[in-house]
Amino acid sequence: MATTEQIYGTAEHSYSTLPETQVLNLAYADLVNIDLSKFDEPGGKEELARQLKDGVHSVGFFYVTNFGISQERVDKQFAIGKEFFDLPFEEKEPFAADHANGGYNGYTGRELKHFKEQDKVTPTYRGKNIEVYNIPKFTPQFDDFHSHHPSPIVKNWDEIKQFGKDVHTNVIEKLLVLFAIVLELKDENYFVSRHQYDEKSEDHLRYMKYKARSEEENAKATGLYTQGHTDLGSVTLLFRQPVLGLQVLAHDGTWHFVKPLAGSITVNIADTLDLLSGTYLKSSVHRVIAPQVDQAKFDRIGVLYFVRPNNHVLVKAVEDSPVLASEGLYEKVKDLPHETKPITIETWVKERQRHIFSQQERDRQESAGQGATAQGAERKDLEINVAGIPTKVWT
Ligand SMILES: O=C(O)CCC(=O)C(=O)O
Ligand SMILES: [Fe+2]
Repeated sequence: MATTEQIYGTAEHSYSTLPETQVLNLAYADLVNIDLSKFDEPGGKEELARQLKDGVHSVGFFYVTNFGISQERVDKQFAIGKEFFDLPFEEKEPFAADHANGGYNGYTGRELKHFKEQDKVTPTYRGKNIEVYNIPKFTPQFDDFHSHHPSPIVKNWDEIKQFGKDVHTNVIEKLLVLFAIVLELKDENYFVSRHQYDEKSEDHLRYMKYKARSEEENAKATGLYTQGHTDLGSVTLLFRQPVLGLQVLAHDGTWHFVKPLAGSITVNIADTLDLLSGTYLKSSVHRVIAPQVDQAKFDRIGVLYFVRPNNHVLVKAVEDSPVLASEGLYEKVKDLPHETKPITIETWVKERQRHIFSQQERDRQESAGQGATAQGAERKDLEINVAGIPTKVWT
């Protein structure tokens, strides 16, 4: 049997054509597919917004196709990610994210010294097979950060930069217009003007690798690659290999797989858009579990784009949405502390990021204490206060 090494990136199996799982009877989420080639047709965006409305209100996940970036360019991004992760640890270590100060741009991997030190105190298997490289926007505010990157990034700089910018222009801006139409806002650029590319925001492009684990290692990690969580930005774009693992939490409390759909981007609504839409646009809980038996040997590489509003934007529900009014959402959110005394996105992101790190530490302790039989599915959500904003976290 071919090894993972041989399978990746060959003519036969490019990053997007790994064989899909043949395991039957898995529960899949039923998600709408937004064909962005229709966006500029007469009445096109209104039609797309109609298609999108239920999905963004109930599930918070959907697909986007025909988004104006070729599969070849997407595959190239997977190849860049793989080339970086294949570097020896010593060549990745100098680019470590500044975790101690809440930083997340740069490299994250469990071989880093501070994680290894933590591991001596609270050993855990969860998250240990994950490596990440985050790249902020290609704007002058991040010039300092961009002065140092590992060789696969430097070598492909123009391509990566163009990819990031095209994702913003071809996909994100269009989706932001659709969300405004869904909420029946007078200004269909309401969200676009709060996500200006040239203004400072904490968007990032992420290469992510989940290394294949043995059955025994998976059992120690309670079958989880990433525990249930919501993302903290506006939306997250996932370019995915067909290695099944992503699940979304349904209303009945069960987990449904999000199928990797060929030629698509999987999009999920995140916390900030949930807040800006007075909770109409739903940030849903999702997680990643270990692949099925016939895909267990594949490493899983992802290319992700995390979208966040500009730092100066206030975390406050959009005014004058007939949809929010008819759903009674203004009534529901009006007395919340952030509605009466709004904070900026910058403050919210910092605070939320701080909570994520401290929650990860709690999770480490919990998973260390629970041992091999604990079930990820038994975890439950909890409302915490982040900078005055009631926030659901999944513990
Ligand atoms: O890898 C995936 O499919 C999802 C990853 C994810 O949810 C995240 O990084 O926030
Ligand atoms: Fe996520």
